[in-house]
Amino acid sequence: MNRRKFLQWSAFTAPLLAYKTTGNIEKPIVVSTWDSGMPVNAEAWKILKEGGKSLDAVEAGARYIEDEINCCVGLGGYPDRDGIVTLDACIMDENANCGAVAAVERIKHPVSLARKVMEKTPHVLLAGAGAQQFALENGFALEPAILSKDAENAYQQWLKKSEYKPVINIENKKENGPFAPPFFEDGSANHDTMGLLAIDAQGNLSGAVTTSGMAFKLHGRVGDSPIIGAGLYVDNAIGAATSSGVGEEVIRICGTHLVVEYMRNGYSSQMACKKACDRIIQRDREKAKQIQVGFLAINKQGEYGAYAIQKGFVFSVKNSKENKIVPAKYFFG
Ligand code: SD4
Repeated sequence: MNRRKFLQWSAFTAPLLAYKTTGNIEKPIVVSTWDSGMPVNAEAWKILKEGGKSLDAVEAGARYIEDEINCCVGLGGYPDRDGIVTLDACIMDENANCGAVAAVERIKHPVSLARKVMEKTPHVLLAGAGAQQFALENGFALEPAILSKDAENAYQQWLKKSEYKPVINIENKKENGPFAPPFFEDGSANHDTMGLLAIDAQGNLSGAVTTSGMAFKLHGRVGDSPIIGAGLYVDNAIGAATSSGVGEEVIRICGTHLVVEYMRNGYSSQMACKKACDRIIQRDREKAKQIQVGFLAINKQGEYGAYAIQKGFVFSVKNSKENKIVPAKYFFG
């Protein structure tokens, strides 16, 4: 085979080979954190299946769960230790455009506010009162400052001890004993973060995250979720990643940026997530045994994967062939 023929051959087969190694992943595709990602994916899918943009899809998915008043994301989420719900969100597109809001109160759709920050300002992140002011100036309504029934109950339980020991995202709480917050007697989980990643029919990647953050946090505390490179990172040439769990540990290692960099170096999505979890564990193994962090990633070819420190992290996948919940692998079970 001469050089010209080889180049013609490889131009033709290389994409096929790349496609094959990813196990024939169908695009468009959307993946999101937790089992609550199923209806979120369904919402995003309405846009993706019509050939819509991944940015619009992830925003729509995040908005769906922000609307769920009985869910731990959005204004229905758990409050901070002062009884106030403060929300964090971010969004990022295929051109590294990104926007975020942190510690914003009484705004129903922080993900859309994050998108406004991205599209209407020269900034990336607005916080607190300034974020709320920007929301009102841009037509967002000021919602009443009330707690959902679930959040009110959980807060009243928490107030009995007012113990400043936030616990999140460790599943199977009854089994896990020491990790179990007392207010989850039915073993249900505190999924207060939704992270979504999508690839549209044009092959472009976007992601979004929305959360009420860690329950009973200090007022003003901001986690990883609205921090680009921590709770979300998108590099259209390589892939995207999102995280859930103890945000402080994710911020310390610039978690999702790290996952994307591992993918750039050739690791699969799952292995990249595993290596990022391991980075947290290597820093302080004993501490890591007490906390949960999970990463979810998708590469440019649509190959997705996740990994968590503890057992129990799951994610949801939707494309034209699959609609399922997948349990992530983990270090400590
Ligand atoms: C935070 N990472 O605020 C979020 C919490 C979370 O499911 O993921 N909860 O630290």
